[in-house]
Amino acid sequence: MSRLVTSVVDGKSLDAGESPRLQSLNPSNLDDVVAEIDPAPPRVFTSAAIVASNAQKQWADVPSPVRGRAIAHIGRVVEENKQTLAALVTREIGKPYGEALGEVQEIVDTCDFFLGEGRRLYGQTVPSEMPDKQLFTYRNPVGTVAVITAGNFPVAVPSWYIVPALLAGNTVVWKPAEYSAAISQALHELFVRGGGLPDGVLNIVHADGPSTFAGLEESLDGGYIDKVGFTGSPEVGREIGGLTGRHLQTACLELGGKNPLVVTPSADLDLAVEGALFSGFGTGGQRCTSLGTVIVHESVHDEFMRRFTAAVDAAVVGDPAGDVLMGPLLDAKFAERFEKFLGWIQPQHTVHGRTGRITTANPRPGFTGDAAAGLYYHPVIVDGVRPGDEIFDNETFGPIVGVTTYSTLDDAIDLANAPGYGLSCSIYTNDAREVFTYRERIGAGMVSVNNSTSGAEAHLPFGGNGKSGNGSRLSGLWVLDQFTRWQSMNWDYSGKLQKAQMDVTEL
Ligand code: UN1
Repeated sequence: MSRLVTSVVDGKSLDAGESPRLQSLNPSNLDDVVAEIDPAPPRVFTSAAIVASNAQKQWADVPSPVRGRAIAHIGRVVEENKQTLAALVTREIGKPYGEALGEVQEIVDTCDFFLGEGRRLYGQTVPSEMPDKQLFTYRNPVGTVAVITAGNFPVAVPSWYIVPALLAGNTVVWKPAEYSAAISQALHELFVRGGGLPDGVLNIVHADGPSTFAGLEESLDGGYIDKVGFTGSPEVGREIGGLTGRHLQTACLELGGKNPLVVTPSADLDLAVEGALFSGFGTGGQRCTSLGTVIVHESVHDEFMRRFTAAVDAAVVGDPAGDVLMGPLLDAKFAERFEKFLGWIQPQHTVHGRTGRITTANPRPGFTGDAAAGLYYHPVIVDGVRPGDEIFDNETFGPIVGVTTYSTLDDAIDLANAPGYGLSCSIYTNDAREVFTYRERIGAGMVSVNNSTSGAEAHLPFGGNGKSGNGSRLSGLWVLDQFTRWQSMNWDYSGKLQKAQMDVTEL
């Protein structure tokens, strides 16, 4: 059964009546229409921004411990609905059910972290250089935040923005991905109901990319948006960064990754294979933290490949409702993009696995889906990739892992940094010196040691450098620097004009 999904602004569901309706399809069975979306024109985004902007002062006046309680309730309501939400994630984006449960857990963890922050949200007292004068700092909300999110983590990632933004006294206009519209709508309802949020505090706008961009521009022109949080591709991130910069506002950009995994001679190879399998092919390789390239020491390359290819051959692809390593790709748009990468495999590469879509004629042993009906692909390992190859240089966002070799750790680090992304990375080693050299010289914001590139915990700084983002960090306390602005106050009770830098007390 499909559900009609409309934007909700100021607590009212708006059917702008635009046609044609967009559709969100179940990628395991493209005949299953999960959502019919009423696509909002730019004016709906702008009116949502105006509504949010008008609601902000009142929301900021709610004491932050009370806002923290709202976050606590949201976490509880989401947890009560964990199975239903996870089942919808599995149906609408094809994420294996076990991973979908983990994803819902991530928003619960985020709420757990922030519910207490309402009672902290500390400022500071700062010593003055003059007597009878006090200095203070305060965290003020930024105002109205536009949150634009991808659909590969349709529950966890929006919560990384929305939960701390609301906690800090901001109001939000949320534009989720079209291909996860039903999940986003369900989540929005849980947020509003669970948190008892007043109308206008969290608005959801379903729109396509161009309408969102036009609405965002209009809202920035009007001064209704003070901050943008965006998770998505580097191309769109650049556009959003440019647009916000021209309006003297800032964006928190979480973009792609081409995440390397280095396997050194001292590595536990079975552990490294397990990590490569999970982060390379789990979620169909469609996490921003997914493994891009294994950089393996030449002395262990052959043995690593023997074990890695065996593990991939034994992996089950299929119906995401079952116990599988990966289900279908998220959406037709991503399948099309992924096929381009398959076309970029070169004669000098050695390919393990069947390249291309799984059809009824060629299912793998253990395949459990309906190949004819869904966007199922074979997992592929491409050995022998080098800088300059499309597959080495770019995020593929699909089930393809490149492999290359190195001889010294310096080479490995240069190869790891070469694509110019810098989100996540990992190293498998038992040599402490290698760990610290790698950590110091790698461009990534997140480093795993003897662990895969995926699966960051919800209270550590999350974010990247280079093509992976503009250095902003989500999660934990660090994200508060995105959604608050420091204000300083000085209070002179000396009864005279004391001049900073000029009237400093001498010893
Ligand atoms: C993403 O793909 O945008 O670290 C986020 C991880 C997950 C989040 C991925 N916790 O893999």
